[in-house]
Amino acid sequence: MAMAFDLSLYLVTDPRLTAARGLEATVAAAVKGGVTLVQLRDPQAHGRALVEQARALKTLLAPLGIPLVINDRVDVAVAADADGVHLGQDDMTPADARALLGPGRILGLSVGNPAEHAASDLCGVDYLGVGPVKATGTKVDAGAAIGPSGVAAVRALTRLPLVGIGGIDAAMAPEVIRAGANGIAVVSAICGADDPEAAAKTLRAAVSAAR
Ligand code: TZP
Ligand code: MG
Repeated sequence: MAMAFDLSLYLVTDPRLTAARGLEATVAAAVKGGVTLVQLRDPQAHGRALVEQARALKTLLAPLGIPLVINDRVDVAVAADADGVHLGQDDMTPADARALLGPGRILGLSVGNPAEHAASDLCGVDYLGVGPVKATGTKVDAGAAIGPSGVAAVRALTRLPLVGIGGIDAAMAPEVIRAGANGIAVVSAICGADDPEAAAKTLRAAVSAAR
């Protein structure tokens, strides 16, 4: 059984957007604003740098009880004693990741649409990231946008908790929650904001209001 987690406001980091303020400062502000889970995502980073970043974020987040998951890299998650891993469709399978992670860590999987959900082996998966909901410049290979109706279609297929991801801002958040998502995952709406704490506060309030 994985540790308890709250998907309400799921922050995914992006080195291009956190560079100016710094990764830790951005995440600290976002968490102050109400982020409930953090994913460290840096597809270009080498393993050593990623472990260092993960350790720094873990030091920041663990005392606050906010889980840290690592994008793609099971090895980095274990080395840094992170709380879990988020896998894409081309990463190691969830079953292989679960075997390496053991029962206690959180395992997430990206699902682009209902067909991809149907084709996925969800053995060992704790939650789904569903999207892109809207076209986004943050991930160029994210696939076709599925809209809130696509989130609802995946919602109808599974009892797993899920977040909508891709192009979500405070205006879009209520539709995603009303489509059945347990929360929203954002990159630019927080990492690209002038005031990440205020942005997170606004997003968290939008999620709460839509429930
Ligand atoms: N996976 C699907 S879309 C996406 C990821 C990591 C990027 C979402 O970024 P943004 O800035 O919230 O649109
Ligand atoms: Mg990935």
